[in-house]
Amino acid sequence: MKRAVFLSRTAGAMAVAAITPLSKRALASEVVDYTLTAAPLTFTPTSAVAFAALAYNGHLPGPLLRVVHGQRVRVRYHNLTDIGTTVHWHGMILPNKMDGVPGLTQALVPNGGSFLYEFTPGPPGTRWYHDHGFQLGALRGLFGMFIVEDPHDEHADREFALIFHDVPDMRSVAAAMKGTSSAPMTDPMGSPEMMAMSPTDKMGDEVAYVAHCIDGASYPNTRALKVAVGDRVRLRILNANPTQTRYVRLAGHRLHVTHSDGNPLAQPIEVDALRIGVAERYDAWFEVTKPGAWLLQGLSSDPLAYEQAVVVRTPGMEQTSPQAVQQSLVGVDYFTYEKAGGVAPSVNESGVDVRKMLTLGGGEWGTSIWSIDGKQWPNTPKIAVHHGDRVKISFTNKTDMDHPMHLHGHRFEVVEINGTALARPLAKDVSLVPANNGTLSWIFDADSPPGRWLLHCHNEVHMMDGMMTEVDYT
Ligand SMILES: [Cu+2]
Repeated sequence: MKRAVFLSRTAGAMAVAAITPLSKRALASEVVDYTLTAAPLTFTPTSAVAFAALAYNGHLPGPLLRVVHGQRVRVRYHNLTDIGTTVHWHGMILPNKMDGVPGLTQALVPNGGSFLYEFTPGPPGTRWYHDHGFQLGALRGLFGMFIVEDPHDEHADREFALIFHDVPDMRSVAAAMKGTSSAPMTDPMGSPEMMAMSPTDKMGDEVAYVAHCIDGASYPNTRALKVAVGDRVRLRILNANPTQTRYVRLAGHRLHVTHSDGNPLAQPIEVDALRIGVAERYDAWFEVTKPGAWLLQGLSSDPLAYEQAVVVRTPGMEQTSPQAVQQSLVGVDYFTYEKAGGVAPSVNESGVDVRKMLTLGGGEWGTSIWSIDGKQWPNTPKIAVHHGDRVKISFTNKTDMDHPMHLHGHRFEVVEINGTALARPLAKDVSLVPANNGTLSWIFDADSPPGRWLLHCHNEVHMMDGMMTEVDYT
């Protein structure tokens, strides 16, 4: 099976993933075979940056993997990096031994080693894959998108896979893990994180980024998304940044959001901008109603923010300078869980067997501690469940940062945020728990294959500094 993705490792002629229909042959096969080889790569998205990256198959991001729901996948993984790695299939419900967590579900794949991953990918939707070896492999470039096509999906005239990713300054990563980073917060003006920040906050936990990319390139070298008047266009967008939330906006258009983390929303909504936490995915559609050229942009107060953009244009608009938006959220109607979910009087807790409260803490200046109930992994409290239990997890966030909490091997519903019950819970696999005493609750059914399923903050720094636990089937 051929991958419908066009990538190049040289700066200049880069990548945008136009998703073309699968061939009859690809559709007919019961098993889809891929080979992923992880190896060092010097990644040069701009002339100012030569990053000692790790990449799958010589490309950053890795290849777009695709199956139709129901097909089985077999991935032969070879590790030629200088570190131990594994591959985690983010958002998939799969046998525990295929989940790719060293020490929990498999042994670390050493340099020179191999591993065969084989499972039937599901549920359908926009998923992804990344290193989970706890040696910063994902942060250095080991990630890619994995689409499990839903044959029942609405037809799109064009479809694009867009991975927003950034090149970290590795010295700032090391400092952030000690709580002594001098990197500033770079959220766009008007973001809730920016507005909640106290002027006396000494930070220490931010990572600095030296380049901002979409699908392996920085603007103006990103390859345009070619569309035609009348097209209904589907975007599948992943935020692969290891620490920062991304706000994404398309000039001149509202976005019709249909899926969060690959899962259909009970009711699609229209917004000016997406808010995409670390590891989250959104499927957003727009209609091309007139000729033009518009920028699809990541919004940030970083002076290099302009680099995270791609032109969307109709034929004949190659020489037109694209319409852009301001790098600010003031007055912008952006996606939130509350908007998508609507307000209910209370959370429907019928059938819940297991309740667990988890307090997120840490992040003091000069420390390497991010915690759950005051403890760091592996000493954090575990969540014991029996197969068939209905489980409610309620987070309280005592820190001044949002935490993108992720549960492996399950799809949960966000049922509550900051005391507001959601009328239409959002089906997700990662969700931002708001800062400064914010709360958020999940309900899920423990009906996945039994095993040990990691539950952690997807901010790479917080995860490495201990904000991690597990859901264990007993
Ligand atoms: Cu976190």
